[in-house]
Amino acid sequence: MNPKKEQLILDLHRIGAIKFGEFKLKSGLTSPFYIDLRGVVSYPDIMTQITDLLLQVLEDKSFDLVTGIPYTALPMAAIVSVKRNKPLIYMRKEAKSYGTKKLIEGNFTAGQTCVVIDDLISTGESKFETAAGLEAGGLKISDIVTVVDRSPNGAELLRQKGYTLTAILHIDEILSVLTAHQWIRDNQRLAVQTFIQATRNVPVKTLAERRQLMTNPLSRKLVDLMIQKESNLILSLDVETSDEFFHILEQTADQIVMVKTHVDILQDFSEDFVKKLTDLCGESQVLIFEDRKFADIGSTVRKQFRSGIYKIADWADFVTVHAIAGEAILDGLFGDLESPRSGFLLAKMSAAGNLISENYTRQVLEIGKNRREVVSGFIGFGENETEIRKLKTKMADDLLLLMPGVNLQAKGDGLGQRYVTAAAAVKGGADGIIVGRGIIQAENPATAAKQYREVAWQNMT
Ligand code: S5P
Repeated sequence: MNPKKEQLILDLHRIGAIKFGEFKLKSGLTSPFYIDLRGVVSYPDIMTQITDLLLQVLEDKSFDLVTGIPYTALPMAAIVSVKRNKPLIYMRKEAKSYGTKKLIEGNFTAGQTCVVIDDLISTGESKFETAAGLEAGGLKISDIVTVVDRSPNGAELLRQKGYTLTAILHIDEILSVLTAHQWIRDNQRLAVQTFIQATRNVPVKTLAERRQLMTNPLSRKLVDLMIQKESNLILSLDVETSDEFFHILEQTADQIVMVKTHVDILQDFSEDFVKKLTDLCGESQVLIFEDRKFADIGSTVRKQFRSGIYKIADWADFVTVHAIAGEAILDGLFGDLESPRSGFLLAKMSAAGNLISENYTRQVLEIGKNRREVVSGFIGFGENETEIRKLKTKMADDLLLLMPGVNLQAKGDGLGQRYVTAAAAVKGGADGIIVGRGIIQAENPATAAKQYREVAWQNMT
């Protein structure tokens, strides 16, 4: 062990910042140990040790700003800010009721990256709150650094939410140093370890468990098909003739749970096309998803959905919807419909340089959560597993995340499309992957579909 860390553990124990015994926690549980770093501000030598170690951890990380979660970590972050010459900002506990009503104090600009410093991690709750608040202000958070990690799976909890946690000291290290110095007894150490394991957080729910929470009938139907076909592959069939369309769909239908159409791309759209599509999808258990991306006022989208040449509402189980015009678009689309239909709201897009902000995404997620009867989930995107995870953790368990921009080979298409691999998409939390050109432009679409299905399904929890 790093001698500086060992010294810090001994000093924290000496000043009573780490205690063993019986302590009643806020949760009502009785803990065999207690860590309280609030008082270390009164020990300049210990503050120096802590901030030196924080600076060491942050040495290779690049960031624009530093924040500390009040109160305990704020003075630590202030020292790091000065020594590293990076501006400090901080979140107020409550917005001021007078003056500027600001939640974040300090100077920053949207898009800057901020490191979050805190004293402890146990459940991760305060970290998520701070990170969400800063992100709502337009900042990017990736790294969170704490002095002590007293949880069994703090790093994992944060990783699941898309953040990287580095702790200077882990509770296991504290226990082994104090045991080696005979400052605690074996039975005390055992009691602490047992307590930590027992308070471990509940693991992530499986798709089948989440199915039980779903009230939207079409979401349930989609998840049932996924489980039955062992597939979460959605084929994006953007071709220009119905011959080509059905040629590919027939070969791939076994591998997919849903076919995503852009009917306005077809040169020979007709009622026959609809008949053939619904027959084939019915036989092969494939749902139909028209990627119309409705975006207008309620009364207009109602007509666009139900009338015109395409009469989408007659045949598409799902459609995509932009929430830019507000929640009323959902009433326009789905109010007074004969057959059950459901929407996926665009929460994030794969197109490079798109104008969707964190704040917009947050509000789209909120609309979806409030309108589950007609919203099955979201279209989202992230450039890597961590980014996707960040989006996923903001979503309720009964809503689905579908991800386009998936391709095993391509990195882009020269027209702004961004791609990630199927494995990264699913590991990040995508419940369904949307693949177009990766399959339809493959030499053998059937083989390619099988390959995408297998990679994606293997990575599902
Ligand atoms: O953000 C998005 C949303 C969608 S629905 N990015 C997308 O690419 N899509 C759609 O997914 C897009 O319209 C296209 O139909 C499909 C991606 O196709 P691919 O060929 O790039 O895989």
